[in-house]
Amino acid sequence: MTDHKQRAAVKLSDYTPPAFRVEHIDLYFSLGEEYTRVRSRMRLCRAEGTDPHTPLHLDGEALELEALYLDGQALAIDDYLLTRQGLTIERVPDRFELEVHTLLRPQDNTALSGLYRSGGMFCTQCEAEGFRRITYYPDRPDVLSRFTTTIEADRERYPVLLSNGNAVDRGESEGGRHWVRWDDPWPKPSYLFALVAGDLHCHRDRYRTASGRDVQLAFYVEHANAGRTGHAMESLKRAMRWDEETYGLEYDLDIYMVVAVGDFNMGAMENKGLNIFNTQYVLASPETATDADFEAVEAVIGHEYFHNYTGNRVTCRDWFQLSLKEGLTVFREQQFSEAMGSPAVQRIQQVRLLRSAQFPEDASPMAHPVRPDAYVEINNFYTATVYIKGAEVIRMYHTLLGDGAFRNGVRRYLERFDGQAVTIEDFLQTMAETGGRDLTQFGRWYTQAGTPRLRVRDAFDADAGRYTLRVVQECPPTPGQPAKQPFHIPLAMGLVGRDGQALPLRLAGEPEGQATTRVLELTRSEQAFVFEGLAERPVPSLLRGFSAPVILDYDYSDDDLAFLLTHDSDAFARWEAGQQLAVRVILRRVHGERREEDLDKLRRAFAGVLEHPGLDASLAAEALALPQETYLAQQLEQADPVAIRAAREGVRAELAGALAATWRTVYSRYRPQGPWRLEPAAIAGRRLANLALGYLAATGAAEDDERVERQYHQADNMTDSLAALSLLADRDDAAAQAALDDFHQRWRHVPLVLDKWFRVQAMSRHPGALARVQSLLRHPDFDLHNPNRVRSVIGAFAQGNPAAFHDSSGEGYRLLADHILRLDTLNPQVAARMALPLSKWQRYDLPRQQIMKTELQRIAEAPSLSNDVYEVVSRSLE
Ligand code: 0A1
Ligand code: ZN
Repeated sequence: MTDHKQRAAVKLSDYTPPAFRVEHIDLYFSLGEEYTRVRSRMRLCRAEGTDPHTPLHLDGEALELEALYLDGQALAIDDYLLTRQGLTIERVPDRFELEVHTLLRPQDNTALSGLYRSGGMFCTQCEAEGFRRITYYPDRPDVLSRFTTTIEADRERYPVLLSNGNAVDRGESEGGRHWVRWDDPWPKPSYLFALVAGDLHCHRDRYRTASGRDVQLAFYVEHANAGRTGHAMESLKRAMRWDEETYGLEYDLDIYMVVAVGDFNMGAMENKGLNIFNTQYVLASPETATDADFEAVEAVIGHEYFHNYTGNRVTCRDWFQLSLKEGLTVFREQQFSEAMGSPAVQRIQQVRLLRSAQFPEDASPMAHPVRPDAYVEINNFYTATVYIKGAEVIRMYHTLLGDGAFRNGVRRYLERFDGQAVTIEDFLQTMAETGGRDLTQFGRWYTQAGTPRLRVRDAFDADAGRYTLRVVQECPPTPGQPAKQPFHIPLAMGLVGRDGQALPLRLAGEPEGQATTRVLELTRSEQAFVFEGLAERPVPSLLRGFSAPVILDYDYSDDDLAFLLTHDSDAFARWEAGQQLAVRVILRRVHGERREEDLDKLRRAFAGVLEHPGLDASLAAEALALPQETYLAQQLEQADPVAIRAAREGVRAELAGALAATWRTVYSRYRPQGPWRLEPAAIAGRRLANLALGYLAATGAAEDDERVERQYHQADNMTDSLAALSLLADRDDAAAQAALDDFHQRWRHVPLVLDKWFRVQAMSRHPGALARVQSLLRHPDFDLHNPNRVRSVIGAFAQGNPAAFHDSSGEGYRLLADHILRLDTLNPQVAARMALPLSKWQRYDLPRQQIMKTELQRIAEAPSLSNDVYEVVSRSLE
């Protein structure tokens, strides 16, 4: 039996405010190779209105308690109760000082939560519940305290000692040791605590704020990575400027530090004044990072910086409110990326990600609302739903309120709740007030899971010049939510005339207007909108800019789609039309339907994009990329990933052949001339040229194979080198093997680049990919302890190579399950994430479903499974 209910779930409805406040905490760390001692001195007081008999409970996990003093008195073993979850002191005064001594072994901490070692350094990760692995504490986000932290360590090995806030004192101690004291003036929850100690290179710079204060910026990396932080530094300055200009928010400490670590469970962490980053999102140089890596660094640097207000100054009352900080911060990050680059390309990429990562989650047994209402392990809820659907929800406020009211609302929210731990309702209420709107129904986006589907039908009355759009909204059942109430959905749309011109949008009863895009507000299960004054039947352009996270269903003809691809004034809608056309053609192949005219339609549509006079190379690259396999799979009741791969690759090969001359021209025309540069035109050129190269690799012509090899060997940057290498990894000839060997030889000492070598092979479209993954997992450079390496082999394979992972033998599933079980003993958080592809079993054909469930069952039955993995597999099997 698999019953996650056996393991205690935390419920939103059980929330009670903290019984004790921590006015101040003074921490002292003595770091050592065998063990680390932590002394915590806290000033605690009973919260107003709390029963004077309420015992004090402190969370604690995997700790050795060495001593405990209450107001200076040592407590004896029967003065308190110690369990696996923490420590309870039955009777305490209303105000008191508590001193706790704990002993840790960070070098054995493979879970990478709490205090651990990465390479030669010590570092921490406290979100969500890692602080309790450092000391006993009320480890919940609604307990905010003033922290001072002293770190003492060997001076030679750990010359750099960092924590939150400002360094206020330092000194030498016995035995070649030294210490530094840090003081953070801003009260914060324990999840924002951080500590770093190591022998680190520091890249310093300065930033002058809008009000003229100087802020020191410091990026710390291992010495081997010196010289690769320039892009991150510039990105940080751009983010600081952008937040001042857009939201009027200025940084609030004198120093901002970022440390890059090679072993990290997630992308990065917004600890107050001391961000800790996965090296992947800090380090970037042209030889080692792709254009996409450069962009990701800028985005994540922005994301963590923006958390300083949305998350740190105003934080979450409890972890159910996670999207309060994450949805809002992802949205702010998206706005920043849009401002730094092309908004249309950014939007397309956001939607691609939403559809490939969030929609499948929303359709799986793991589906949960943006504000979940129960969890066994909170780490399992750092999900695509909470983050990116959460950001879509914030974007809808923006659409409904307009930019000005939206910004004012965010500012008012930050002022009103500064220094507090609040809820999603607090945010919604402030936005509703500022925008002068009733957002009660809008609140359902937080409580109802599932992706709504809009079915749109239309009718044209030529005599009356009247065009009617009828919209039905539905949302499928999700676990625990059989029936849904209608959502409040902003539907941005326009109407396009037969000559390609945008038509005016006048609803019945309205005066003449100029708008050619407008936002219809859906609030009922079924609604009709009647447009007047139309001389001809228009083609509707629906869900412009992807104005809501929904699935749109309107019966376009192939010709309508081709027409919108050329004429729609909304860049997102143009892209979408092209994608839908490609989806249809590929799916017909999946169903064994081969229409001669299909290829011709796509060929003409693609040629049209390339011949467009105002060609934007980066938009063209998006439009000419075939829809992802995961997205294609979602269009089918039950998917056969092998058939999808075959159909998609078939279409690619035919498009390659039919347009071979064009691809060759595009390739030579858009390959940037001269040395590598990080500027929009050069980036767009590389994208389009590499897309063309991708098609050319499928022509089967020797000259094209050689082109790929030549690019690999001649590239002066990682974008071009990796683009060629990933095409070579789809082959298994001698030239391909030589390139893979060369890459390994060249980069085996640079972990982030070696990750790429693993990744391209794990994602290879070659039929032998599964066998190759098996041998990669035995490769001496593979390491189950390092999350980046795990993600680049196991994650890339199970999420990024559906045809191989879903091999009908079931070998892919078995291999995944075996590794999840091994990983669970080291790092449950990452193990649980790796299990997610199995949770989507319902989407596949019956024989595959069977094997997937068998593997889930096998995991579920393993002894001493972590809560993390247990929750994922048991929910998947419910
Ligand atoms: N708050 C971080 C993400 C993060 C979450 C959990 C972590 O460890 C379990 C680490 C980082 C962000 O949104 O960037
Ligand atoms: Zn975040």
